Amino acid sequence: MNTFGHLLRVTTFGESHGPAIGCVVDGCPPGIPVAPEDFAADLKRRATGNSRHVSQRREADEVEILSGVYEGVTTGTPIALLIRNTDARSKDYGTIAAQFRPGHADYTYWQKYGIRDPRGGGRSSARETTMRVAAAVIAKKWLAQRGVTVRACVTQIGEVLPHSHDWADVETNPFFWPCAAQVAELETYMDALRKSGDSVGARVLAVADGVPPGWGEPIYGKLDGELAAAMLSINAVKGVEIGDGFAAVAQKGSEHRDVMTPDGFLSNHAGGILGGISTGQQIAVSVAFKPTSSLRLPVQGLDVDGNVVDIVTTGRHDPCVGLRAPPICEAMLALVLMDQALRHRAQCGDVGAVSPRVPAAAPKR
Ligand code: EPS
Repeated sequence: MNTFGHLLRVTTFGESHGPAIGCVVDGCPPGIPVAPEDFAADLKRRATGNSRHVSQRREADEVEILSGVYEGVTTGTPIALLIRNTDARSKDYGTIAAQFRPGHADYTYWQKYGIRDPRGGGRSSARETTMRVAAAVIAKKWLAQRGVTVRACVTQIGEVLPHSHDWADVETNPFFWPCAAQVAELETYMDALRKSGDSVGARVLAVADGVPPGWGEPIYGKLDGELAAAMLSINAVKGVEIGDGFAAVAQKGSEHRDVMTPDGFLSNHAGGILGGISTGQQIAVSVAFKPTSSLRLPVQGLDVDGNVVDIVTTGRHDPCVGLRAPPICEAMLALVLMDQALRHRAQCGDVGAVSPRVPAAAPKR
């Protein structure tokens, strides 16, 4: 499937080295102001070529709005967005077209379909995430009208952890890193990694503030379940934690429970979700990205005829895909939240205010 969402449905299409990539956003309410230039900032944040630490492919990532917007606002009809690929260099993929990179989707696409577009990874390329970010620009606008904001940062690169956490630092460095004092150290780390030809994993934290209590379906379609599925649909994601996530295993119940007072919650171990439904606290999702599998370090593997071959990947690859992932995680968080908000409005829009309402005063990440 290339579609996700329920009331807000996003379909993406296109391959990394095809003529274009695109998406259709269906179910979007009318009246949201949208212009082609609105997409530029987030697409730039996610793009290749922003620093020497990421893929050097240069794409303009200019959005064409093909439908669903009239006189600058959404009309309620399907919104089709298109971005033309302008810097594909398919010759890099000549040799590995008939080989399987260990750790890459090359092999499973081949087993599933019996055919694959090897150029730039085809459909399995992280290029596809561009359209998620584009679609989410619209979702972020709709959420902002309701006081909901999303943001994300990198909270681990390989073994390196932040010494401190300041959201103000995140957009000031090429690593989306929340501790500016470590940026020089990270530059050195990434330079050495790139020179070695190897890659490394990363962790991304995405949070949403201003989400009211009540969003999310209680059994199937839990807010946390849909967030996990959405994050796991991003290329290279291998793990998702909500709130304390796997750390909850070692906690006592008396420690994990988030105590409520008239002044607000005293903690947020739950990551803002209880029983699949938002509590009104900050939603916190942590996402694990594996190390990139496209490496110039030679490795023995198989070709499509089953022969043992030496595999070397050339091309313009990211030594750490997680470094470009915060805008993508934000996008998936925003799209899931908007979908859940629309579902909540559809079913429970007539439910009035109930008491008590606990202020979201808990510690934030
Ligand atoms: C990618 C490989 C590289 C990246 C690409 C993701 O593509 P190419 O080999 O064609 O340069 O540049 O990322 C993007 C193009 C993008 O916009 O994110 C991969 O194998 O996933």
